[in-house]
Amino acid sequence: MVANKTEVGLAFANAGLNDITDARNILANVTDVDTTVNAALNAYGISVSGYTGELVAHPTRTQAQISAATVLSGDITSSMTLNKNTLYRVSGTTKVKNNAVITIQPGTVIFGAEGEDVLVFTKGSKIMADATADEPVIFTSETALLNPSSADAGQWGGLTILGQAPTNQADPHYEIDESDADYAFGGTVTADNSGILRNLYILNSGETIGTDLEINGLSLCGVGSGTVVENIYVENSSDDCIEIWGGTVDVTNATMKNCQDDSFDLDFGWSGTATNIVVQQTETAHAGFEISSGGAAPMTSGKIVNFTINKVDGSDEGGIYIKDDTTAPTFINGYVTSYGSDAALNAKKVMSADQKAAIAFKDVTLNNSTTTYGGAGATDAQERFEANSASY
Ligand SMILES: [Ca+2]
Ligand SMILES: [Ca+2]
Ligand SMILES: [Ca+2]
Repeated sequence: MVANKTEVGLAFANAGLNDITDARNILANVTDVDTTVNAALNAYGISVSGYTGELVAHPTRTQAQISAATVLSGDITSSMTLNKNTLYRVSGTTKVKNNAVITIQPGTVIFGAEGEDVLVFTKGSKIMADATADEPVIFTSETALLNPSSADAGQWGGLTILGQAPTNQADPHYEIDESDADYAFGGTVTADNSGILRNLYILNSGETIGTDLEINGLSLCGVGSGTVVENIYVENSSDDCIEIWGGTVDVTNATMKNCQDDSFDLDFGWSGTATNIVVQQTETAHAGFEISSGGAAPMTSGKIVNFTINKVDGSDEGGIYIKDDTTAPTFINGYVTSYGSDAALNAKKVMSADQKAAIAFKDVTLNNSTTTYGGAGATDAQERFEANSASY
C-alpha cells in the first residue's frame, strides 16, 4: 500500500455499506481519510468486514401492472409530468425534444424491457427529477420488476442527457447514432442547465445494441454546470455506470456498483467536479475510473474529491486508468483498493509534459496486492502521485 501522505486511515473502501444512505453519509462526513473515517464508519454502525449486501431494494410490479404501464416512446415534444402512481415504460429510443421539460415526481418508477429502450434528453430539453432519499426516482428493467432475483446488467438501455456546454470535440454526437442530428451535444453554454437529477437509481441497464455500442447507465454529454446531479445510484450496467463526455457538470454523491465496463468514465475535456464517489466493481469489470480526452485539447481536467474504488481481481485496466497522454484530472482524498495483478493506478502512455504539469494527486491511498503503478506511464504516474501536489 502506498499513500501520498504520512499516515493513512482505515480502509473505508472495504467498509460494509448497508444501504445507499450509509454510503452517502460516510462520504459526506469524510473530509480527511486519516482523521474522520473511523468515526464516520462507527457513527453508522458499519463494520469493515467487506461489502456483501445490496445497497437498495428493487421495486416489484405484477405482470398486470407491467401490461398496463403508460408507454413513453418516439419524440416527446411538449412538457409533461410523470407521477408515482403511474408505472412508465420507455419503449424504443425515446427523445425529449423541442425544449420540453419532463418533471418526474419522487417515487416514480420507469422501466425498459430491451436494449433500444433509451430515454434521451436532447439539447435544450430538461429532466426535472428532484426526488428524495425515501422516494427516489427509479429506472429499472421489466425483468427486475417482475422478479428482483433476476435483476442483471443489460436488461434495458439507459438514461442520457445531452447538453450545450463545451467539449473538446468539433461536433460531437451521442454515440448510439452519430448520424442523427438530434444526438448533437456540446456548445458554448458553460452554465447550461439540463435540469435536476437528485436521488435517482438507475438499475440493470446498458444492453449492447451493436459493436462498441453499449449504453451506459447514465450518460452525461456536454452537460453544463447549471444542472444538478446529486445522489445517484447506478447498479448493474453492462457498460459504464456513469460516462461523462465533456461539459462542466458537477456530480455529487454517486454510488456505482457492479458495472461491467468502467464504473466512472470521463472523456472529451470534462472540467467539472465529482464529489463523494463510491465505486464497487465486479470481477469482470474494467477500470474503476477511466479518464481520457478523445485525443483533443483542452484536456479532461475535472476534479474528483472524496472517493473510494473497491476493485476485485479479474479486471484489466486498473483502479484509476489514465488512458491517454492528454488527460490531467485532479484526485483529492481517495482510497483505491485493487486486488491481484490489477494496477491501482494505471497510466496507459508515457505522460506528456503538459499532462505531467497538470495531473495531480493529493491525499490518495493506493492499496493493492501486487501492482501499484501500471502501464507505459507507470514511472510518470508514480512521480506525480508522490508529488502530492494538488491544490484545494
Ligand atoms: Ca461507455
Ligand atoms: Ca475501459
Ligand atoms: Ca467505458
